[in-house]
Amino acid sequence: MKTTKNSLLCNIAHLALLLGAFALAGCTTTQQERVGGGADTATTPTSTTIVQQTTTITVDTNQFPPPPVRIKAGPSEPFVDADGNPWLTERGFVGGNWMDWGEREIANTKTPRIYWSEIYSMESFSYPLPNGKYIVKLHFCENYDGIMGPGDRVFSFNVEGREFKDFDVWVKAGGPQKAYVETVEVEVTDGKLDITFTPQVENPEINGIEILPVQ
Ligand SMILES: [Ca+2]
Repeated sequence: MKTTKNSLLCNIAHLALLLGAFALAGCTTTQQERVGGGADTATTPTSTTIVQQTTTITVDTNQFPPPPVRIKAGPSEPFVDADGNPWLTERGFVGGNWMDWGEREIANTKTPRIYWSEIYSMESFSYPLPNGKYIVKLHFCENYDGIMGPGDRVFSFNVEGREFKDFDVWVKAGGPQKAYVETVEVEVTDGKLDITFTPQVENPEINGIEILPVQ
């Protein structure tokens, strides 16, 4: 009996050890599966998307600081206008060429420097910014001596859906070397201000752009 009981106890102990071993093996397997799942989660597209968004925001902040911003078109150093507002060097245009007219008298402005250079024959302008309402001020001045009067330079432009057809800088400003500012209120809903230019007679030109949030 004693031997039989010991033998039975021994068998039970064996069985317990085996069950324990199976249990451990099960635990190990489960843990490995979780580790594997965790690794898969870490490489899901969601993480990649977040990284891409962060990268985009960093680039935008460096090149395109948030409004209010004032951008000089054409060759220029950064400067401060007569009202104490800083102007950035050119950015955001697609296509076009530069012209530097040098220092000269410009009527109808406290800051002639805005009109001493230009970009012309550009296709478009784009500036990333938070959605919302903005006042956009477009600065024009006719400096080219090849433009002799009304009708010599005519173009159209579209500011975030608002169309300006048959625009003639000479007519709007009242002659050459006179500043004219077109003020447009727009609502941006796609994360960027978009302006397109379409030539009709000669090339479109522009001297500066202000983007001001509506208070
Ligand atoms: Ca837009």
